[in-house]
Amino acid sequence: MKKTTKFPDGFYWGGATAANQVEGAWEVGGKGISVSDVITVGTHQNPRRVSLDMSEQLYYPSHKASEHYDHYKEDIALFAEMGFKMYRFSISWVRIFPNGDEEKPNEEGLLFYDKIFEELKKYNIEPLVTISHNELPLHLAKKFNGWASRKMIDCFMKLCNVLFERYKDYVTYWIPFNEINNLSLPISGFVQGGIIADDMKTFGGGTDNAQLRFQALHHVLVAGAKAVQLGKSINPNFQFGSMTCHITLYPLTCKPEDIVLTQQEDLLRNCFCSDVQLKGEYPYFQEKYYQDNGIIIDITEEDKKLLKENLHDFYAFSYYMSVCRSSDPDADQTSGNIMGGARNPYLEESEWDWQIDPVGLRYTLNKVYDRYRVPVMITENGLGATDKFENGIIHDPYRIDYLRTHIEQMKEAINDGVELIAYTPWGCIDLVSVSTGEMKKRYGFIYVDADDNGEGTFNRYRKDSFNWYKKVIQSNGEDL
Ligand code: BGP
Repeated sequence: MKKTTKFPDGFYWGGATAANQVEGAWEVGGKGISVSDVITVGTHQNPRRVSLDMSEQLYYPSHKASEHYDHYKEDIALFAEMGFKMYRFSISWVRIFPNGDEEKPNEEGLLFYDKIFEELKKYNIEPLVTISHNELPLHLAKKFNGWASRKMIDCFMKLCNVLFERYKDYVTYWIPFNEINNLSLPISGFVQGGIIADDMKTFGGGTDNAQLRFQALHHVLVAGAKAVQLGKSINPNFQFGSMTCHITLYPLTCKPEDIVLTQQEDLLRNCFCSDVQLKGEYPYFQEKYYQDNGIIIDITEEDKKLLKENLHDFYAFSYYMSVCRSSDPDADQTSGNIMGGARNPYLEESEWDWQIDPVGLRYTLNKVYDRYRVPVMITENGLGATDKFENGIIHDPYRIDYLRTHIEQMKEAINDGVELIAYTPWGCIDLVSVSTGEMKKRYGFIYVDADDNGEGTFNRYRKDSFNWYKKVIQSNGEDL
């Protein structure tokens, strides 16, 4: 009879946020302007766009976000009440280096994060720190066209040096870049790389320049390897995570052409960056892609050596959905979600057309563990939904269902032999959505009373899922 494995002792249950989506206080404490501050609010139908005209009042709610900057104490206390063992958050680059090219860091920005680390320590919550989560100083985007320039590497290293030295006794787990592989997609040149295209009409969807984007991605990969090198010289116990936005892909049918198309896309989209960061060199399929598309990347011998010698230690990924691919253009691209692909007739969708696929999580966990054989963390997962708020009460059974079914499949994967060590569901407290800029697409266990105009009391409320997750953590994943 099949034995069901339990979650290992010491499993890191927790939650995840990012500075630009949760902190607010966008002009406070000497903070500079980040690329994420100049992306307007959008909707599902009318995507976000970049506006460098700061006089436009188009950015709410992201400039206030969840006002975590002022509420951090209360928020971390609520995480502790749920029993969090780990909290993933990001450090706002522009709080530390407002323009990105100053000599000295902004002490006031560092003091804010000192307080966060102290609070976490108080509750014995392990920090998991993302160094760059969809943001870089706008000044560097303008000055260098973002990561398209190699000069960005030095700016990033200056940030890393400050963080590693200051927080070496607080942090073990670092993720240098959120969803590093998104730069391989045309949708996120500006968001991820700070590349300013002539026409930025939609959410990163202005004129795309693949040559620049992939050169930028190369610089980001080199910066990641350098971060590992520097970090380990400062504290040999540091562990670095390669983080992928894993869009799990299935062939729409068993037609061999569908299968090959899906395989190719999976390699390019999901495997390329983590192959470099965990295996130490560019994979053959990426080199072939560059050849076929006339993309010429400036890679020095020193870059190659750095990538080879400074591997990341663990594999982290975000998992929200799967999509299908079809070699028949009429059947492909019917999913309606931001990641493209075709609808899967066996799956339900979220309000934002993200296909809900818990079993796909087990499949993905096995796939990535087999490929890399390093500890795995699920650093984002969850359901974005509109919640109904009535007299301080929020019933969110849909969110509980989503998380429960995914945790069940995590258990299956552990039973399969996967070394899964952490689960930090996304937006553990309500925050601003990256794809729409709205507040109403909520993921949290904790409700934040703020609307899409950045208005509200900003009071916090426990949703039903809050008490449910608390029970899950208390029972180490047994009581679902
Ligand atoms: C990931 C990002 C997060 C987060 C999440 C949910 O790609 O790393 O920052 O926002 O997606 O996406 P959305 O906010 O669009 O629902």
